[in-house]
Amino acid sequence: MRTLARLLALSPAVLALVACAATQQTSGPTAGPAVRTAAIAPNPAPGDDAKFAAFVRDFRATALAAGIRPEVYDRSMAGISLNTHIQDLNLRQPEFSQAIWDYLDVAVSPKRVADGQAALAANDAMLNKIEARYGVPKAVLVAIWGLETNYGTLMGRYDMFEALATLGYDGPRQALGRRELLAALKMEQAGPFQPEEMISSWAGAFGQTQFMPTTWLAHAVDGDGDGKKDLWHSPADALASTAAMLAGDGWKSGQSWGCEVRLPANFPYAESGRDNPQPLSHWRQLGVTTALGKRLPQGPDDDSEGGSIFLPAGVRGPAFLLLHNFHVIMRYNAASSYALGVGLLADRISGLPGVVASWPRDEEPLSRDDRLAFQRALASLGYDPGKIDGMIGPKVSDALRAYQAAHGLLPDGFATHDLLMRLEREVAAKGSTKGG
Ligand SMILES: [Ca+2]
Repeated sequence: MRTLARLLALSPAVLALVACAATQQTSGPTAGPAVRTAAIAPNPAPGDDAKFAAFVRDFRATALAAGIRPEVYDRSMAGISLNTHIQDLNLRQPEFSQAIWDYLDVAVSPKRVADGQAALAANDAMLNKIEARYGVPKAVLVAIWGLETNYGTLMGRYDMFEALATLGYDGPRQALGRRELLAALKMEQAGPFQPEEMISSWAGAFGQTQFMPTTWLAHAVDGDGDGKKDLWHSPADALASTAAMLAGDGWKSGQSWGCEVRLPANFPYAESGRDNPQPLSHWRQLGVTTALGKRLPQGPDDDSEGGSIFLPAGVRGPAFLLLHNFHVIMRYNAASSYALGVGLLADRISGLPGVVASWPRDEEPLSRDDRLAFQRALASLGYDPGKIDGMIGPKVSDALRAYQAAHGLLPDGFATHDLLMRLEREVAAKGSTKGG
């Protein structure tokens, strides 16, 4: 999912549903043979098949100009069709974003933890080598493996060329689809791979840790030393490639992603926020401790970069200290819920305790209409909620914190139904004052 999520600029706080859709919801039960058929999907609109065939014909010149051998192009693109099921998934706007506690219940379930511990034990020698070489903890690599494909058991079942050509044909991911299609052809030629073995999610993510073809070209390594970078069949290749990518993205060896923290009663919530770091000495002075009351962890240069205090469910939920490596995980998949899932699952696989504080499970997630209304209300009250796109990201949280601080509320930046009603009342009152 990595590069895909980044390119789509998914708002990190649209929790998980969008981010997971490509890898989890649409993956088949196991990595079976690629599905090169539109038979299970409704028929395309009349004329689409001919236009798609023309696109496949025209793209050949682009591919050949980029160095793809004609026979590679022809065998990869032979027999693919416009996949209308993928077209539907591509256009889908999820109505409800998943609450973070519901996401984490699944991401860090007891079974996921136990399977992760078993996967770590079964691959310990291989993982130790990767950890020593790249400085990324083996538990973090196993956690990514678990979240991306349930440890290699859910790798998608679409034909990569059909999936990427369908996305590249038209729709909101056209540029991405074409770029990744070209990269997939280069990957097949360089691998070398057979087109039949190149299976992916509907969005083109593939292999044990769901790389995109451009990511493979940039970062894949041969972890098992057989001369091939095969992220489908070789966990060593996939996990070493993932470690290489995280190291390349600036992973700081010897530092954690962060930890759950306990905030003092008088904590200045206006200073919280996923992307608002302060030196750890500042948080210590304020009385912030680990969730179990211990001194905050040290990092080699913790006071130059510091960490941020993140309240993904507001003051009624747990608080987390996020360090540099949390943001490196977000470069793999740009959803903060995902990065938190990786960090917490890695901790649990390592034998550390889970989250101590409870989640505000009585809060109903905002619908897409609610989230749009939330952004519009903030904007009409003079705050900057970013682009009105129905995504509650750091920008909306910052705007909300400013609103809360100006109105004597605890500025935790967490969007709730109560706050939406309050904002809308204020907008209505402002309108009627103007009108009268
Ligand atoms: Ca290999």
